[in-house]
Amino acid sequence: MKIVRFILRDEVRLGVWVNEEVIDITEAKDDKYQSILDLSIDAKRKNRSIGDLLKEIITENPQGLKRLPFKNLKIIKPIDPPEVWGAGVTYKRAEEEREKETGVKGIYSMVYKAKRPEIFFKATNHRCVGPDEEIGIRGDSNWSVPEPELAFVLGFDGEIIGFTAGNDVSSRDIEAANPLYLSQAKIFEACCAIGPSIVTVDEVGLEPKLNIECRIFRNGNMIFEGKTSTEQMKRSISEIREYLLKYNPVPPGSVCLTGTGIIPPEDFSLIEGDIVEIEIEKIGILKNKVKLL
Ligand code: DO4
Ligand code: MG
Repeated sequence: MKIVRFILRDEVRLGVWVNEEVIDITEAKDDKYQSILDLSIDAKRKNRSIGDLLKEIITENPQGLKRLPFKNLKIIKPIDPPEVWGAGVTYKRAEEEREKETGVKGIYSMVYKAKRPEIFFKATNHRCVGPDEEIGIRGDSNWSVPEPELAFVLGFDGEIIGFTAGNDVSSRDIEAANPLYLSQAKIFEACCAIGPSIVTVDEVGLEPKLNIECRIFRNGNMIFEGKTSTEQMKRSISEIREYLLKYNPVPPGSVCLTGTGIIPPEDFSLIEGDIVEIEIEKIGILKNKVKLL
C-alpha cells in the first residue's frame, strides 16, 4: 500500500493511493489518522502489519471513505521527519565517481570497503520539502547535484515502517574542497526532498529491490537521464539501520536516505529553474524545481 498526505480545505489529510485515486482514511478513526505513525500504533496494538490494517480500514468502510483523483490533489511530504539522515558511498558508482571527481584520494574507497558505513546528518523537517516544492542550491556553490535515493522511514523502537524517495541535494565543490566541509555541502535550506508516497513494508519487504530513475529538465528539454536499481547497493538496509541507531536514539518518523547510484557527468551542475524528477518503482515520481538560494 502507498500512503500519501494531501491538503483538502486547508487541512492535512492521510490517504491510500490506489491507481489513479486516493482513498481518504483520515476520518476512519474517531481522533483521526494524521500520519503513518498513527497507523503504526494501531497496527501494533492489533498485532497486524500496516498494510493489513489499511486493507481492513478500506473494506470495513466501503461507502464511508471518499475517493479523490490523485492528479487533482495537493500532495505534501508523506511525513514531517524530525530528523533526516543519509548513508553515503553505498554504490560502486558513487565510490568510483567521487574518487575521480573530488580529487580527494582514498577516503571514498576506504568507506566503501569498510565494515562501518558512512552515515551523516542531513536535515531537519524545516529543511525538507515535499513533491512540487522548491529544492535549494547554495549561492556559494558552482557545482550542485541531485542525489536520487531510496529512503526508509522509522517508526517506534527503530523499526522500519516504509520507504519513500529522497533527493539528497548536494554541493559537490564544497565537499571536494575538503571532506571536513561535508556538513555544509549537505545541510542548507531546502536541501532535501521526500515523497510522493510511503510504500509499506508488507508491499516491498525490508530489503526492497526497486528501480530508480532520475530526469533533469531545463527550459522544457531533458538534459540528463540516469537509472539504477537498489540491487546495485553494496550495503543492506538492515546494516545501514543498525549503524544509524547504534548509541543514537533517532525519533520516530525520521527518515534515512540510503545513498545514490546515479551521478550526473562531472561538468553538470543544477541551476535555478531546473526541474528534477526522481522516480522509484512502487513509490512514484518526486518532482521539484530548483531555487538558487
Ligand atoms: O561521502 C559523501 C556523501 C555520499 C552520499 O551522499 C551518497 O553516496 O549518496
Ligand atoms: Mg547522498
